[in-house]
Amino acid sequence: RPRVLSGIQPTADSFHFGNYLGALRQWVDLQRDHQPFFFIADLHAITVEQDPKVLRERALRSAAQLLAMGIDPERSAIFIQSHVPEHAQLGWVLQCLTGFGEARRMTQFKDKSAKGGEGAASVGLFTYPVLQAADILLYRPHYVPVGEDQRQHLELTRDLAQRFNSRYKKTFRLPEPYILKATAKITDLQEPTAKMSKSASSPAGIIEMLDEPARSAKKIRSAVTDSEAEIRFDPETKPGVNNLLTIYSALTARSVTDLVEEYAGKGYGDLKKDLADVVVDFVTPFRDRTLELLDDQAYLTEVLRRGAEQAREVATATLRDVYSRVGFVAPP
Ligand code: AQP
Repeated sequence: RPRVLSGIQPTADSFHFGNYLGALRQWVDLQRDHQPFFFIADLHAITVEQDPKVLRERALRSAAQLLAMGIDPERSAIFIQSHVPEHAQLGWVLQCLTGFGEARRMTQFKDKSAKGGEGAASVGLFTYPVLQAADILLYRPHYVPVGEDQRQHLELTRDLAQRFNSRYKKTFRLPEPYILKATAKITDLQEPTAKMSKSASSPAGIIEMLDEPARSAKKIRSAVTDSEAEIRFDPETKPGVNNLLTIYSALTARSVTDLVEEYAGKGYGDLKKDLADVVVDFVTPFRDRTLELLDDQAYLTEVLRRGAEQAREVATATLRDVYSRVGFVAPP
């Protein structure tokens, strides 16, 4: 079975619809006929300042959410990144293979460091894509299911894999991004040309999976659309409506064409009201299940322990190859 690998940062109390529709839903689907490794990226989280107590809590909340949405620990290794020290170890080797200019070209660093100025950003935030390359390459996956914002990082990962392979010896598989075009960029409800984002969206622009369902419904009903009245799918001129149709289609498995037909002659209010109901029906059981799982910390801990054990089996073997190929003396 082809291997897949992906991760998510525990940097919020809840995942949002962008995370879920852009990436996590694909994780669940890919479990069926792939061999998956999914992790909670706490090493990445500390590239910006975190409160230790909150970070720890959020890592467990992330694990509970992954299980609640259907990640099955019998099929997938689910683990916390810091439980597998090989990520940081391979990260260092890859940093030594990355050009400074190459790292500088990563647009996410430019965006994220823009606010406080480059001087305020940590070196970890700068080298984050290289650690991400290590996260991926350790497991030699075929596919990496992510949202569109990660495409450039995947390119860097492939470049580094190729560079290592040609400088030393073929060690890494070149992974393919697995990006579903329709949901690759879920946008902010209030600013429908920007991506829905934990750090950049206003509370009204983001739908959090664990939020009170009634609050999410209200946000859908207040979503920004446009001054026309016609419901059609046109990403260029109608990004708000487009985003609502995308979310609607993804949650109901109905095609956008189908929805556009159904809403012909109806108003934005109808579309929003129905979508709000769909969202409530979707998040309510998810939320209940997550809260239930969070009450069973012993179970969560055991799932994460087993996941890390499975991950380490693969990661230690890859790192052993890497260390030997770069010329490190084998430990006695
Ligand atoms: N708006 C989005 N549309 C589609 N996919 C998205 N992803 C994130 N936002 C969208 C995908 O979610 C996965 C997990 O991402 P992450 O943990 O790296 O979180 P992130 O990218 O940091 O999420 P945010 O909300 O965008 O956080 P900030 O604002 O801090 O950058 C990834 O596969 C990502 O592509």
